Amino acid sequence: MIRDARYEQMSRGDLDKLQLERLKAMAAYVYDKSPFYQRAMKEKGVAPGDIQTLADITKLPFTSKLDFRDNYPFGLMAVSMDKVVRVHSSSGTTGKPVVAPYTQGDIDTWSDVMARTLATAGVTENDVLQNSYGYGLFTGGLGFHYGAERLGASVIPTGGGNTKRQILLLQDLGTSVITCTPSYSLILNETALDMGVDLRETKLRVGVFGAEPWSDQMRKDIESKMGISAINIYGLTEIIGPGVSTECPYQCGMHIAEDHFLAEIINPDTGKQLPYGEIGELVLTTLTKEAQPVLRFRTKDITSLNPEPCKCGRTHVRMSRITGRTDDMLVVKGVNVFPSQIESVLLDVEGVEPHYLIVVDRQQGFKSDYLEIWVEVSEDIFSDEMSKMEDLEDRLRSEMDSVLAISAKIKLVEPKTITRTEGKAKRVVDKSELPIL
Ligand code: DLL
Repeated sequence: MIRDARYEQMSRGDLDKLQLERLKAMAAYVYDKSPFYQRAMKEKGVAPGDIQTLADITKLPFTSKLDFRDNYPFGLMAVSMDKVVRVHSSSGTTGKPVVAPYTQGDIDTWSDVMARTLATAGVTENDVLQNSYGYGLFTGGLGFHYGAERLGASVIPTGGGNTKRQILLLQDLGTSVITCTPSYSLILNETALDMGVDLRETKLRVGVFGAEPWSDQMRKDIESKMGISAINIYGLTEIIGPGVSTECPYQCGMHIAEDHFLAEIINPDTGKQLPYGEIGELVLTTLTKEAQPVLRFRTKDITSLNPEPCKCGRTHVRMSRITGRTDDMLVVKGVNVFPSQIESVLLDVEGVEPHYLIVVDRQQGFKSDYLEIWVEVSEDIFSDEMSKMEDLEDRLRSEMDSVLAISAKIKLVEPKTITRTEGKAKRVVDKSELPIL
């Protein structure tokens, strides 16, 4: 169902007009209200009046994660604290967290965007939606919660964890939509099977999964194991949380809510804008945010944009699945490789389970000659003769070599030995952090 047809089906010309109008207003707003942006714009020699066309966006300064850190907690804010009704935050791996304040207007916009997102994924008011994203500072829990309520679905706010009880509720309350990280969906399925429950025989029909990279192979695996349509959703704390973009049931790229977020693709090395279709770093500008609007945020996420209207009738540009982040690329003996490429190759091989660890030697930095991949194998293979394990190991090694041109040490491990996480999975570890198996 198209919930906001007026916006979601706008012609490119009307969308451009709307975006330009909002971009001009946003440039004037941050210049006036956010000392951080006034300074940044002055340093770049640009005033709000210089924004006359959409192409003029390149005159505006970029914002990076470092800007959030350096101005922690509220240095980018454009309103006074009495207008803020909620604050979220992302943990980050190092240093200070990123803090995201919201006005009541922002919460309303976010709820609308998330309701639209869920409708795009195929969720309706008749659905029972079990929300297993973490509640709290993380934007996943409350973002989905408010959006699903606004859509009129029946929300079961389980949050992450307590997996056995989740399976029980899922059966008893007739859950038809599950929302969580893709890696947690695998844990749910594994736990269900341990309890003798086949999720394919429940009312579950859709999963809305995001917050971490996952491959198309992983999608296929989840869809066949759980008997659902697995929809990809993207978002980030700095911009709003989940809801920046999502797939429709055609699963051919994530529709960006272009009436709220202006997307660009740049060459991460030069900062120059790239045309539609080319792969590069996603840069996002908020067009309607009040508390903490952001100009040209460098997401570090690698993707490309497709402006062709979709079969579903929506016109907003679609971004392709995130293939990696500029900061998670590994360089193995001179060959660049993203963890998600490794996942794609692994999961194409029969007998491999979607649980793996990529072991690097951080002492050598990301440019490492050392790469080891730990992979769980299926029960069948594990309990079969040794030669099957050896064959699988050889096959994986040669696939890594022929598809990705990397040489990696493959270590097959027993089913269910790699640590499961309830939120975002950690796939790349340093050899010093290795669990003892
Ligand atoms: O992960 C927001 C979110 C919650 C999105 C629930 C979707 C569902 P952060 O914790 O700030 O926000 O992390 C944002 O996660 O820059 C990407 O690198 C990654 N990410 C998010 N969605 C996807 C996805 C939330 N669908 C960072 N595919 C982003 C790949 C994703 N990576």
